[in-house]
Amino acid sequence: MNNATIADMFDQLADLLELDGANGFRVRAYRNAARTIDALPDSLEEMIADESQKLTDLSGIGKDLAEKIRNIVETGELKQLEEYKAKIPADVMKMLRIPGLGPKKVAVLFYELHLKSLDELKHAAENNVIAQKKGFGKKTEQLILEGLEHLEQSGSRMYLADAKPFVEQILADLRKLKSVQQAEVAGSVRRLKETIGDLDILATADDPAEAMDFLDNHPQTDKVLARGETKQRVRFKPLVRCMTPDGNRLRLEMDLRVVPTASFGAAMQYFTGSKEHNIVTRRLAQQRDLKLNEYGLFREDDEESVAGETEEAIYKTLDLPWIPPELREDRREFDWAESGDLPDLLTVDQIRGDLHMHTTATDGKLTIEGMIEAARERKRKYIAITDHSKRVVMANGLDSERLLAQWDEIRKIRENYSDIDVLCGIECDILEDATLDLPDEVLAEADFVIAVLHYGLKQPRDVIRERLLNAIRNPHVDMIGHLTGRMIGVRPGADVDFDDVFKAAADEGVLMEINAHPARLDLDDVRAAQAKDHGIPIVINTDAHSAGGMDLMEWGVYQARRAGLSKKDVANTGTAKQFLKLLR
Ligand code: DGT
Ligand code: CA
Ligand code: CA
Repeated sequence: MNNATIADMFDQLADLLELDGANGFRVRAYRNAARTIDALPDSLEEMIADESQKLTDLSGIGKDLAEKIRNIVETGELKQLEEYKAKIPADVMKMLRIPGLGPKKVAVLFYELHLKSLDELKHAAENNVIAQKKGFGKKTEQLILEGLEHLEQSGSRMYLADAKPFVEQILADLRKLKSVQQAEVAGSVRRLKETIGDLDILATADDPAEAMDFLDNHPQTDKVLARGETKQRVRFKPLVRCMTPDGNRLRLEMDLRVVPTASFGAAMQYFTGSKEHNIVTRRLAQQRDLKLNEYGLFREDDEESVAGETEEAIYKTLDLPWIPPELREDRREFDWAESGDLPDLLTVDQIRGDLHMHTTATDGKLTIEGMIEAARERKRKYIAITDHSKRVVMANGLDSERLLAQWDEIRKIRENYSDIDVLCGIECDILEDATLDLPDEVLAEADFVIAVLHYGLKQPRDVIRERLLNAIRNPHVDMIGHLTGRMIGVRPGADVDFDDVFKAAADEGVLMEINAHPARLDLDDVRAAQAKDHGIPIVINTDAHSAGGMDLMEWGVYQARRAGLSKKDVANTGTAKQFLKLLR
């Protein structure tokens, strides 16, 4: 019983209580307990076994909760949770994830309209059953239908940033086994796709059973779903700190395949995908009277193997250079490969600047100095401090006066640092009426102005276009941050007319951001490639709110790699001087 599983139970109980109309104090108590447990470095199970430790010493854990935790560890269950689950269907809980539906509304849908499944909810919304209810209307019905569509699309995928470190630990452990020679990840993780459906790993081993036993007995394994001679599928427990894009803890599943050494490259090629890429490689093989599958590349007439041990050999036999996994989506990789124009993809260590971050002035955790120190530790040569503007009331956004005072402070502080340049910046909201949240004469004083959409993301395409074009045409705006405003799995982005916006940005010399936050990654791979086609330099920023936030850079770099970007396409790979030259 790991901590994450226990925390998950309390979170679920809090959700159910809330829906059931329980008092807010009780709901919060369970939520706080879940958060405490999630952040604990020590295993609760071990703490209970150790007589010298008291659970009630933990913050937010009183006698009652301690007793419940002990019960969970002993029985594997939280009794109240099971009782509620018997009463309230899982689909009803999913309704809470639809924007605009809080516990009170979902309670009405369930207890009064007796909607027990997402299908029933959809049917009711389509047939104007819900709009009749007090407190609901046509608009809510519309929101429900849109929300349902989004729920379906997001399914239960998880962020790459959660899946990748997890699978790398599994691989490292597998490689330590005596009989295992190689263990690698394939599938969407290897392609560094922003979200992951399941994990696919491949190994070569003298004794496949040893690798499978290892996964059978792995502390994170929840259930072995299938096991054969060389193939195994397991489901893991909810991962610590891992949230699915749609806000629920996901039980990640993984396929392990143990393959012969002579087939390892072919299996890697096949199971890395994408399916679309593989359709083309198979066709290229057929055109050469060859057959390509997960076992190798074979001559069609006598079934003789011509390649299989390495991916390089397979691509070479197809008269292609090895294609980086990030590009294998059947977009432009085959054209590039055939003409010898495969890009030399950007790497994390080529990044020198980070031009989007927050401090305690708004919703950041560190002061200006704190952020500078954190950036220096990460070898950044230049940064921009870009707190929120006043429209973002929730984050204590800056008005002109506070902003000008902050810039004065930055100008003083930066005198103390000779190894890093610190720009006076701002993340300025583009308001719903298309004006900017701060006056021009203030923006004119900045070293670096990011303009962003935070509110009114659902406005019609024409309005969104006007807002973005207006910002781009403002002579003080240097970059558009997280262009669409999407949060993967949480909400879709604005309906952006990419072509018009990129044209304008190229004309005006405005940069475009890839926001490296794992839930944003906006621009995405396709749009980043499109922006590059327009000749727009891309900037990859962490949008850090803490020191750790600066480590998110790699996820943005991966998105850039999927877009086929090289060092030269990314503005913050240059020196500070080169970067400043790109600004207006
Ligand atoms: P995911 O798991 O949804 O994030 O995406 P992938 O790409 O990891 O997909 P997955 O796990 O279904 O399969 C892994 C790879 O195996 C996939 O990228 C290509 C290959 N593959 C699986 N099924 C097929 C198939 O029916 N045809 C072909 N050509 N390749 C397949
Ligand atoms: Ca997969
Ligand atoms: Ca799979």
